[in-house]
Amino acid sequence: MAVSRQVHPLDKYVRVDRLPHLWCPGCGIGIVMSAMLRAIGRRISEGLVREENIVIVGGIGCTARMSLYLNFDTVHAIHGRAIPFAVGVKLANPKLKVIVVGGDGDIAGIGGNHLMHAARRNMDITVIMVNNMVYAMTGGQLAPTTPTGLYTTTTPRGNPEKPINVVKLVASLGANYVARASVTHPALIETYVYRALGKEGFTFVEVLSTCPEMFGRHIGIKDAVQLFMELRGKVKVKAKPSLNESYYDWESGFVIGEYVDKDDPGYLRMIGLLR
Ligand SMILES: Cc1ncc(C[n+]2csc(CCOP(=O)(O)OP(=O)(O)O)c2C)c(N)n1
Ligand code: SF4
Repeated sequence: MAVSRQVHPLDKYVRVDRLPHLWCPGCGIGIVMSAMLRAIGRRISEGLVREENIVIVGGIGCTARMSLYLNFDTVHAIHGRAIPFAVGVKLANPKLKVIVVGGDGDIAGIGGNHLMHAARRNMDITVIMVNNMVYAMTGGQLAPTTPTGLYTTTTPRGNPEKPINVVKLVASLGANYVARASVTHPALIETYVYRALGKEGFTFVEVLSTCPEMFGRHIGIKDAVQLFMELRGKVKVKAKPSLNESYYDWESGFVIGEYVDKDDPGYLRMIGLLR
């Protein structure tokens, strides 16, 4: 007798024929994807955006791989170049709702320059940066987001550098919405992405995530649940944190919340393209 597959409410937004996905057991990226899809689904049912007008752009990396699994028009672009692809899509057809998903290396490392200028222009796209604090897909190398002192494949004596504070960087450049979430609090990921999608201008959600294979192992945490609980213990939720609270390290932890929420005119409005 044939075994029937259970249908999940979010299946309509997923290319189920592309499953199984490539993510390791215990990876946080799936939590981000489902929370993001719930937020998109709410915006579609409210009539803010039509399903056929959503475009997802990913670069390269475990996170960016999401663009292959989502049942919208998607672009699987080049590592670090998701934002310029997204900007091109938005300028070519301003009625599209353009969402970038990428890892911290993709968005803030190799793609950091594009991130800065999209934020500075208050470009009308939403960027969701999944921060697992390493370059995961290529083996767990040091990323600009890796907390000081932590061990990675390329810092066997511990990371001597300070991590980039992407929240403060993007905020300083004038982005309309800047939030930090964590896979340990999925409902807040949904809330922040939902709010980001409802605003014009540049909107940015960082999501702290767990990579048990390429991050956890190197800092001596071998178990995915243990890594999740470790991060859970380091996350503090604040409704309206100040930007100075956005600095993080592995010892003092991470403040999540909505750091910036304002309504400056977005780039499209500034150039008269808003329809
Ligand atoms: C231009 C270019 N440089 C380097 C690579 C190799 N590369 C592929 S994925 C990746 C790192 C991915 O890390 P991140 O963006 O943080 O995403 P994650 O895998 O952690 O989700 C790198 C360096 C590439 N594909 N293209
Ligand atoms: S390497 Fe890390 S980020 Fe990539 S799929 Fe595995 S657990 Fe997830």
